[in-house]
Amino acid sequence: MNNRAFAIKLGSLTLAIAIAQPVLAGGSVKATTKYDGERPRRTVLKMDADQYCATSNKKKDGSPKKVGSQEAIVNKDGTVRNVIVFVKDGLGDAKFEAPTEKAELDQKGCMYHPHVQSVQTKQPMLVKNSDATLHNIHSFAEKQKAFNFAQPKQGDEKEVSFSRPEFVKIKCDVHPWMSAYVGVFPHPYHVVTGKKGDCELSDLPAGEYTLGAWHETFGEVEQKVTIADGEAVEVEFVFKP
Ligand SMILES: [Cu+2]
Repeated sequence: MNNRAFAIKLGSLTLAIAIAQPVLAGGSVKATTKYDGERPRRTVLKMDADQYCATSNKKKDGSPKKVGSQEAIVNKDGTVRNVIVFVKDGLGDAKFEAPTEKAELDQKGCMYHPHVQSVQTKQPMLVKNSDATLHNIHSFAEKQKAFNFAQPKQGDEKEVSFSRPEFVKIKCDVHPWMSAYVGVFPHPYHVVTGKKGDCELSDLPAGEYTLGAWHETFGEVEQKVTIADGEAVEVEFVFKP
C-alpha cells in the first residue's frame, strides 16, 4: 500500500465513523397504513388517445399490458400503497441541508414513475421522458412557482426543484390519465409506503413527534409518537372512508 492509498483509506474510515454515529443514536418508526372501508376497485386506464401510449405497455412476451389506475391502491389485507409518512412536527428549529442526490420523475409507458414520491426542499429532481411521444409536465403548485414545460423527445431531461413544503400534484397536459404527486418537506424524515403498504422512517433523533400520513385520495391522518435513542417504534395509520 502506498502512502496515498493509506491516506484515502484513513480518510474514508473517519468519514464512515462520523456518519455512523447519529444512526446508532437515532430511533426509527415502522409504519403500516390501512384503509378502513370497502376496497376501491382499480380501473384499466384507456390510453387510446395516443397510439404510442396505447401500445407502449407490454408484457415480457410482447403482448399488451393493462395499466391500472393509481389513485387508490388498497391491498387485499387493507394496507395502502403510495402513502407519504412524514414528520409533521417535533423537529423544532433544526435546519437540514438539501441532499444533492437527485430524485427522479420518469415518464415511461405514458405513466409517471414513481406515481408518488417525497423530496426535500431544494433537492434536485430530474424529470425524464423515456417515451417516443410528447409529454408536457405541469405542476399544480400553490405555495410556490408552478412549472410547465414540454418534453417532446425520448431522452429529454430537465432538472427541477421545490422551494417550499407542499404536496404538489403533477399532470401531463397531453395525456389526461397521467398524474403524479411529490411531497416536499424541509427535512429528510419522509418516506412512501411500498407494495405492502408499509415503510420505515429511520435515524430520527430521540424526541416527541407528530407524524403525518398523507394519501392523494384518502387525505391525511396523524398521530403522536415518543422515540427514545435507538428505539424502534411501530405505528399504524388508519384512513377512514
Ligand atoms: Cu404525457
